[in-house]
Amino acid sequence: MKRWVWSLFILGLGVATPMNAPPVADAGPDQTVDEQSIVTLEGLGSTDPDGSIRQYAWAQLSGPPVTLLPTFTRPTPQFVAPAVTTDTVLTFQLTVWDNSFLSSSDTVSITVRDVSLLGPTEPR
Ligand SMILES: [Ca+2]
Ligand SMILES: [Ca+2]
Repeated sequence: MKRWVWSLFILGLGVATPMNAPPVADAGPDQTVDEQSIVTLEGLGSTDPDGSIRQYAWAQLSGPPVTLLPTFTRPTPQFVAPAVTTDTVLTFQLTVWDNSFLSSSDTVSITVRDVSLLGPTEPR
């Protein structure tokens, strides 16, 4: 969906439910982790001032692609930090929807440290 169409959609919902305040997404603190370790994204700090969070969706914005487990729609998904040959930043965006379908987003940076593991999957 084009961004302006989405904006109109959100605006329409806002007019239809004028009393609803938007949720506040919180993608958790930035983290520094070792390569090939298990990382947990922390989305449970997200709040809605006058309702509840109905849906979470994580998306990766940059860095080597990882798979979020068990799914990207969990508030606290996990992934295995990729093997890297230099310190590498992965960024993720969390979007949350409240019980009246307003949304907001937040991003978090995960720095994966090169600890010089010479694993079989690491390119040399
Ligand atoms: Ca709300
Ligand atoms: Ca390494």
